[in-house]
Amino acid sequence: MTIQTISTRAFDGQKPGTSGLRKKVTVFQQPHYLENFVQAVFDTVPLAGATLVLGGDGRFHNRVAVDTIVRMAAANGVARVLVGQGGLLSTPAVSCVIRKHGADGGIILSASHNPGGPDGDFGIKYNIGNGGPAPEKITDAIYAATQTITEYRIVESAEFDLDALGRYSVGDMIVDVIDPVDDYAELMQQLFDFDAIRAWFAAGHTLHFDAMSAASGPYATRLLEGLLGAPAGSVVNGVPLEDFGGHHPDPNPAHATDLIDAMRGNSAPDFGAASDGDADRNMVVGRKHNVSPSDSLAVLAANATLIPGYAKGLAGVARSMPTSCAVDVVAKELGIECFETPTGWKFFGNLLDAGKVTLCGEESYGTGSDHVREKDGVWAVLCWLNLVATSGKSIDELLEAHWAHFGRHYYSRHDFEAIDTAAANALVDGLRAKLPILVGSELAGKRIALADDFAYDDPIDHSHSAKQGIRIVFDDGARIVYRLSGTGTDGATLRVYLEQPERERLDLDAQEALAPLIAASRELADIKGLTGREVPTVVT
Ligand code: G16
Repeated sequence: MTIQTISTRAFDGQKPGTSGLRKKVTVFQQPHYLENFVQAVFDTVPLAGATLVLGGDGRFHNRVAVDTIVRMAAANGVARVLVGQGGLLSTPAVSCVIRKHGADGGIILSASHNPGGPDGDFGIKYNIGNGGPAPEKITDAIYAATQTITEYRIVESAEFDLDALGRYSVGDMIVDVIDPVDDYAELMQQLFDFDAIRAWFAAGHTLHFDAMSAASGPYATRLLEGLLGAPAGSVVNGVPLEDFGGHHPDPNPAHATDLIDAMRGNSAPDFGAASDGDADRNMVVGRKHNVSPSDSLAVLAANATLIPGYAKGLAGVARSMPTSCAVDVVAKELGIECFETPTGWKFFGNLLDAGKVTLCGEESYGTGSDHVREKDGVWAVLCWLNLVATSGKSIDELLEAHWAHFGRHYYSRHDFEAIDTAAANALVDGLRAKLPILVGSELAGKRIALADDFAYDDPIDHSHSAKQGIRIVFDDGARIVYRLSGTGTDGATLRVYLEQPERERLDLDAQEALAPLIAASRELADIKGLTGREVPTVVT
């Protein structure tokens, strides 16, 4: 094995965003671009002699990247790499495999819900030994290393068959090509009442799971159709494709319209669900309602003890700041703590490790628990299936019963995508400048009780994260939140999050219930004046 040392020069812009480094495939295809970032990981995290997990969502460029990273791992003294067969591992499966095998870390190749293919997006992120995304102090150090890099190490070739399970040697390094589903499926069987769900399917109930031609397909097929006995064909678009069939693999009302149509027809199945590119997001859909992610977290928290893995009750819950406060109401009734973190799953890691929270979730169609350190799409679907199967209630009935008891938090996110970056920054700066005079004033017919730029002090490692989103909170609990996305690859994306709690009128259309807040949010930030946009590109 000959280790080559290749000279290179730093690239601008290799700073990881909300979830790793995401760029166009064409950016990653530039000579040395991927290699620089990977070497920066090896230069930052001591991985000589370590065990590393490697896999991705199967999108275009995945296999090329796997080959490069295996060769660089061998050249940097890694002892063993566990790689998913075909280069495939869902994001939650990477987390599961890291934890189960005691690996030191993992590299995930994914741009999540972003479109794939030669003109689509690619991404890479490093996860630490707890199975979760590296915290900011590590991603900052990786970025710093990308800015001073002058060379990287790689071996000339790695002779192993990515498509055949087994153990291979690449120089002194072991490469284990593992089944991508086995460890994950085993973990799911420890958490859920498989007998009850099997009986529910055996009684003739039906499910429509849209894997969106992405990573969840093999997991959903094995678990739902295989182990749980859902009728063959319940999982649609179950074969991962390099370009996700040309679709946007994002399970939300804007991009999972086929699923929603299937759930609204006369012969609709009993249960609808979808998962995203790397299988960490989920959407659950009833015959009448799409379950909003914020409501999903709240319903799961309120009913967790019906699920065997959570029968002992919850230590606490956590949500990202823009996520609705529906779960806060549940936490209050349960007498458990509810933490509010910045956007980004990495912020839940310390709370989960410290045993302070059991469930956590985000408005961006992410829900998870302490079973791994990533959000988990298939797990969330199994949670809901377990609740439906053991309660005898449908998705809609569970949701409506929840609202009747706890009240409803009408919620929506309006995205203004691919806007000019300078205009987006000016908009946020303008809002920041207004903050001091907003408290006490009236907007949308209500009094503003709090207006700030959210900052987070991690209660475990005491790290401080500032400028995490502009919050306007009204005295009736309604909120408008503004943030710039950290996952887009095209200009800037302004996200406007809208929330209106309601105790009495529980059956309104969310956009109608939020109409006064929507109008106020546009006016306060002068969205049209500064970005030229009158309407959002995506409404979830
Ligand atoms: C990632 C993060 C999530 C975050 C989401 C949206 O999800 O893991 O924590 O909520 O991006 O982030 P932003 O609003 O900055 O675009 P994923 O599924 O894309 O990995």
